[in-house]
Amino acid sequence: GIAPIPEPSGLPILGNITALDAEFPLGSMKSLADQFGEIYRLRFPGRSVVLVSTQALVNETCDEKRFKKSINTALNEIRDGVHDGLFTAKMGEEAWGIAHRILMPAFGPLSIQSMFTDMHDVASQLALKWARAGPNSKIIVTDDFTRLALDTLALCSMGYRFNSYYSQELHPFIEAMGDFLTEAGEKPRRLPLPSLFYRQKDEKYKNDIETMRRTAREVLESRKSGEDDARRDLLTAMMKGVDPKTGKHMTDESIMDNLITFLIAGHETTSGLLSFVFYQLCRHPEAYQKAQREVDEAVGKRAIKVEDLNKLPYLNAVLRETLRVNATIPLFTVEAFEDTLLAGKYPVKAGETIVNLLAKSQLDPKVFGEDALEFKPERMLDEPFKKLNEDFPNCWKPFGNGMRGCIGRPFAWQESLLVMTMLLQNFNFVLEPAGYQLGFKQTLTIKPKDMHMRAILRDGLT
Ligand code: MNH
Repeated sequence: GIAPIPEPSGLPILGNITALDAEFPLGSMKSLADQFGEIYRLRFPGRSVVLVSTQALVNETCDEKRFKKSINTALNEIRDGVHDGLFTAKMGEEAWGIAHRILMPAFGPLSIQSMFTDMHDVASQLALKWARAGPNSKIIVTDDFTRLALDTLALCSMGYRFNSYYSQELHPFIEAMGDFLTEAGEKPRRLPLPSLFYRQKDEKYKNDIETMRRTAREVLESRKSGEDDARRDLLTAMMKGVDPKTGKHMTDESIMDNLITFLIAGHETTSGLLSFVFYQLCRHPEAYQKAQREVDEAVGKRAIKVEDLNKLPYLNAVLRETLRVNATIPLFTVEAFEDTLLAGKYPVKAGETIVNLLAKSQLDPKVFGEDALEFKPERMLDEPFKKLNEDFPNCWKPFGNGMRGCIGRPFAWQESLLVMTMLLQNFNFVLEPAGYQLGFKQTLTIKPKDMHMRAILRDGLT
């Protein structure tokens, strides 16, 4: 039979707008799932969304024959800055296909391995900064990992140095991107007042977009003029690549869209992941010791080489388990091609946004057992991880799904493994204060709020 989708009661016109905490909407979505169960609907002015919270339902919506990526709210606003770039393209837009086919090989394993030297360069800057700060200084963890992620992306993708560790003020591009993303996130939640009310914000928004695009254009023009001609990076791939299907090149606009997209999609996700990794390790001393021992045995005191990263099964498990418990993109959205029934009974209309709530589905007790909420890297070692994915497909989706899944995954993985290895090799970390209570800061992504650590050198810096 047909089952109605539960809906929390709402206000006339405004619907469930007030059901979501403005600072931390994810928290509200999770508690509503605790109250209303595996599926529920929220109504907002002009639209509604259906949220699903179990592996079974997420697995169903991962069927790309029935569902496609849905571009709405923040993603739709971000299109003002990066148009049909990979992250924000709508299904069927031609530029997505051309960029996807040209860039897939550039994000392949060999190409990512060739970025190791540049990744190592930026990671060393971080280690040096923390070593010099000394054991008593309070590290603002997410800020320094954000500098790391941004500098690494810009260096590896286009040979550009933000040098964030060498300046008090952030590079104008970074400043502009941060403000642009904040505004893009707030716009859809604003009261629909006449544009006059938002003139200053709109003006700044336009200027921030112009600042980002100017930087991207300068990098592109300088590469065209022959500077850095020997570099082989993502920018080269985009400038020289030919789409095997259409024979077309990427346009300059599409190249700029995607240069900016890499920074947007890649910096907070990676910096949030590394922050949660160190939070979880500090909270779980046994896991911490296993991880450090693995690094000591695989690498010891010498400089890290790219091959070393293949010898770290426990660190891989720590990364996977962190992304299970603290997915930095805690949800992704799809919509059905046709009116359909979820689980054979919940009716959903074509085009209605379906939210895959990873922050719940990745804690599904049917999949992960009674201790699903706990941080246990052992369950994510290669063998058990493989079995989990066989028995419960799509139970772990921190990188999204199918053709619209994360293209930067191998990049983020190599960078995260390298940084974890280097930091565990050189330092011991403690939370500051030791009793730090985990809180969350939500923007486009989730990060630990006000998290500080101290970094105590084990020996000299390697
Ligand atoms: Mn990434 C898409 C998570 C690192 C570039 N990324 C996605 C999606 C998720 C995601 C989830 C799918 C979003 C959706 O369905 O709407 N990404 C991550 C995580 C990390 C990450 C958790 C780090 C950890 N991503 C990176 C990095 C880059 C990058 C690093 C760039 C180098 N991601 C992308 C791009 C897309 C994407 C580009 C869009 C791919 C497409 O739709 O074609």
